[in-house]
Amino acid sequence: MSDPQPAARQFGLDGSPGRITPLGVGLINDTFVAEGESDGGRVILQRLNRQIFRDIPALMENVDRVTRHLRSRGVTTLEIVRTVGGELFYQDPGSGDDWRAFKFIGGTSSFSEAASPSQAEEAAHAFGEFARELVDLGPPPLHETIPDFHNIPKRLADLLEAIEADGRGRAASVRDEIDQCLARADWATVIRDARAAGDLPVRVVHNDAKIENVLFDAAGERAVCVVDLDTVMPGSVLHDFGDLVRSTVATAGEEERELDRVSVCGATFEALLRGYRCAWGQLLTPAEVDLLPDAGKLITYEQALRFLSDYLQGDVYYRISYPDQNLQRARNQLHLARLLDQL
Ligand code: ADP
Ligand code: GN1
Ligand code: MG
Repeated sequence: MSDPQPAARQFGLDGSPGRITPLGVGLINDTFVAEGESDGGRVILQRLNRQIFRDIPALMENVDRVTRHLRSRGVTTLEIVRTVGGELFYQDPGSGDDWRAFKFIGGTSSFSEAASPSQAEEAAHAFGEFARELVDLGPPPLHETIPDFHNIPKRLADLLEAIEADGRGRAASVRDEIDQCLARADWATVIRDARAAGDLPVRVVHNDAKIENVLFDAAGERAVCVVDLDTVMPGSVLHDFGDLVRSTVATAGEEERELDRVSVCGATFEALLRGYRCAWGQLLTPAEVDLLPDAGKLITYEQALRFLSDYLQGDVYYRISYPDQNLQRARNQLHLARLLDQL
C-alpha cells in the first residue's frame, strides 16, 4: 500500500511525515489528518479501499454531486479538496491506490456510541435532514457504489454460500451462530417485500448511518456534519434509521465481547424516532413510518450476516485487530437483534 506523503503533495500539502497523522477509525478506508500551511489548510486524506469500492470515479462523482446539492441548500457538508491538477481523486501510479481529500472540519468529534438520548436524537435529525434535502437531487440516479449493499436476502444467500464453501474450515465451530441466522430468515425479506408491494419509495439515503459518521460540535451536543459519503445512493430510509438504532440504542458497541454489557435503552430508541421523524416532517409515507420501529433489528440482523460471512471467508472485508473479531462482532449483533426484537 502506498504512503500518504506523496498523495498529500498531490493535494497541495507539503506532505512531510511529521505533518500526517493516522486517524485509526473506520473499518474500510484508511484515514489521515494532514496539516496544511495554516489551520484552515488542514485536510482529511483518505486511501480508498479498492477491493470494496470498484469504481472510484463513479463514487467520487456521487460525492461531488451530493455535497454540491447539500451546500446549495445551506446544509453543512464535506468539501472536496481537488488535486493540484483539478481532479476529484489521485491514483498513485506505483500502487494503484486511490486517494481523496476533504477540508478538515475543526472543533468537532465523532462518537462510536451515543453518550445520551439527546445526542442520538441529534444524529437522527442530521441523517433525516441529509436524506430529506436530497429528495430533489436531479437526474441521473446516483451510481450504486456497492451493488446490493442493503439487499438482506442477498446477504443471507452470501452467508449460505460462505458456509457451503467453508474456505477456512470454520463453519463447524460456529454452528450455533449459523443456526441463529437461519432461524431469523424471515427478517431478511421484510424490506424487500415492502418494496415489492410498492409501499417503500426508493430514496437517496446515506446507507451507513452509524453515529460515528456524524461530526458533533466541541460540546458533543449539536450535530455539525454527516460524513462518510461513499455509500450515498438509492436505498430506503429504513437502512439509515436501522443503522442509527444499531449504533446508538445498545449500551455497548459492536466491538463489545461481554454480551451481558449489551442491553438496550428505550429512551434512546424513542429519541431516535423523534429526531428522525421531526427532520422529515410530513414527507415519510405511511409504510415508512410503520416500518421504522422494526428497521433496527432488521439492519442489525443484516450486519450479523455480514460479519459472520466475513469470518467464514477468512476476514477479507472488515479490518480486524485480533483473530476471531468478526465472529465476536457477529455474536454481538445477533444478541442485539434479539434485544431489539423484544423492545
Ligand atoms: P471510514 O469510511 O473508514 O469510516 P470516515 O470517512 O467515516 O472513514 O472517516 C473516519 C473518521 O474521520 C470519521 O468518523 C470522523 O471522525 C473523521 N472525519 C471524517 N471526515 C472529516 C472531516 N472532513 N473533518 C474532520 N473529521 C473528519
Ligand atoms: C463499515 O466504513 P465504516 O467503518 O463507517 C461498513 C458499514 C458497516 C460498518 C460496521 C462500505 O462502515 O456498512 O455497517 O462498517 N461500510 C461499508 O461497523 O461496508
Ligand atoms: Mg465512517
